[in-house]
Amino acid sequence: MIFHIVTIFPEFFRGPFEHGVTAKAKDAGLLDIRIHDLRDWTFDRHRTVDDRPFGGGEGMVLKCEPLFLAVESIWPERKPGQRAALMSAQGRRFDQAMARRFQELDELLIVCGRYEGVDERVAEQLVDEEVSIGDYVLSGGELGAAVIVDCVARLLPGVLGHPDSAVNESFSAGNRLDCPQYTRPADFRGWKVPDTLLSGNHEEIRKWRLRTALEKTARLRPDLLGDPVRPDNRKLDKEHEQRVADEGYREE
Ligand code: 9D3
Repeated sequence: MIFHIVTIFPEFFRGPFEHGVTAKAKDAGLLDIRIHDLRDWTFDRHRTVDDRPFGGGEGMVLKCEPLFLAVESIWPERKPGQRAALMSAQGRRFDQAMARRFQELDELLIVCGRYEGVDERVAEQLVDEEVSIGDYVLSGGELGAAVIVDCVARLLPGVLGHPDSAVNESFSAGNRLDCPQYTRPADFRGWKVPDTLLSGNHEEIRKWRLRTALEKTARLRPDLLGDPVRPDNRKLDKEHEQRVADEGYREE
């Protein structure tokens, strides 16, 4: 599979893909990651990629022209197995199901947003979809692009050591969290590994793993079990609101 990443920070991607699963997949020829510097498609003295927003307001917006030229020169014509995504805070949230869909592609092109945003015509006319990695504010799309490459790369056939480890977890992902895991020593500073795991009774171990996975999911991610609200977060949000009221605290 080929990933194209269009960015104003090509150096950002020197590190993240040179380790672990993505490095192995690249070496094995299963994966090719091509980083494209957006400024290669600017032709003025200052290599301008951004401009002030129409209608006024803070910050700068990524311009259409370099982004359209970049994608149109990477793909002079579009083939069926190619898809382009814009990383943006306004996108649909990336999840394991989206990763599995991307894994079917021959090529995924990821445009990294920056500044206060990207000219909306990029989302409307240039890319196939707009993708966010979660409900928090980043300063650009580069970390999101790295997240997507890592997540999709490890699903590619032949990348993981055990052929069915990706299948097993894709079954549980989205339904519940993994069960707790332990390794030696069986007693660390008096904190003991649950007896069941040391018992050798595989039926008891299976039941223990299912029960603790469900307990942990109910405690940390009740939303996965059908509860739309995360009670702990609600409490944290209340506390935050109280701080705002008390001290006029503001984000950013
Ligand atoms: C604080 C600025 N926001 C309101 C005016 C809008 C905004 C603009 C640009 C918020 C974030 C960004 C930069 N973020 C991304 O490009 C981004 C992102 C993210 O912020 N969160 C989660 N996923 C992604 S993917 C790209």
